[in-house]
Amino acid sequence: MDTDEIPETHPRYESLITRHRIEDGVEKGITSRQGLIAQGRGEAFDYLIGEQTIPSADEAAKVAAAYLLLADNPVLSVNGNVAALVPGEIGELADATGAAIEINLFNRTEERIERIADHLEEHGVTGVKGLKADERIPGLDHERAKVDSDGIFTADVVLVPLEDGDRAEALAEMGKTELVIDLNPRSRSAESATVPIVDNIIRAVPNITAHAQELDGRTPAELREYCEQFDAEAARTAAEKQIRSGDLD
Ligand code: PTJ
Repeated sequence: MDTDEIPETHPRYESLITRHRIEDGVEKGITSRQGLIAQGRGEAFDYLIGEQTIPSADEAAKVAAAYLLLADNPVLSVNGNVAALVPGEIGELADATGAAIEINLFNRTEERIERIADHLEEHGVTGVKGLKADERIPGLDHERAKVDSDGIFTADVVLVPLEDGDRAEALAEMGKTELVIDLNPRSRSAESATVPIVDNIIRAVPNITAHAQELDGRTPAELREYCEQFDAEAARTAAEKQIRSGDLD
């Protein structure tokens, strides 16, 4: 079935659309085959969370928006899953916050980087970073350490969705404020985040954009105050509680 053949009234509409996007991503050489497994894991958590943005995730999305608006050099990191699932939406978030977009892959090949850059361009996103890869994240082996010197390497705030734990931890070690989108509240990425957003990326990215648009115009002092009152551990605990009490209807 093609994406446009799925009726919006289908009870699992969002999930089916997501699967199609990931499948297309693999066919186009954008998403890695491991990305399919990662998506399956995410879906299981999403199912238990009720396929909805829970209040603690909404609050985290708003705080993430505040951090992005306050940042000097914010960067949105894009991997093969992110590019397949939210290519246009990530561009809208960059526009709303003034953030740069950098392709940063776990399974890095030049061919995949170029395909992802082309795919993003087809969705109106230009000027992406990650092609130069002239710096390295300290403490990480080989390909996945490669970043741009004027991108992730020097960023003060980085959004890292659907991230592998090692790299998320290494970025946190570099002292970066890390905003993580991950449906597993106890993944190493979520645990190392300044702001863990436990939500499906399909919902989370447009939600951060909406919050950024609504917060635009607030003073830096107001935004800072908002960031400082956020309790990351409380957000992880609230999500874990929701998942553990989720039913299997
Ligand atoms: O494109 P590459 O080469 O950089 O590879 C990307 C993957 C995703 C394969 C790589 O980063 C990886 O293996 O990630 P992990 O370790 O499987 O972690 C992915 C995390 O994202 C898991 O905790 C999943 O539960 C979560 N996740 C998966 N799909 C979604 C999600 N979280 C939010 N929204 C989703 N749609």
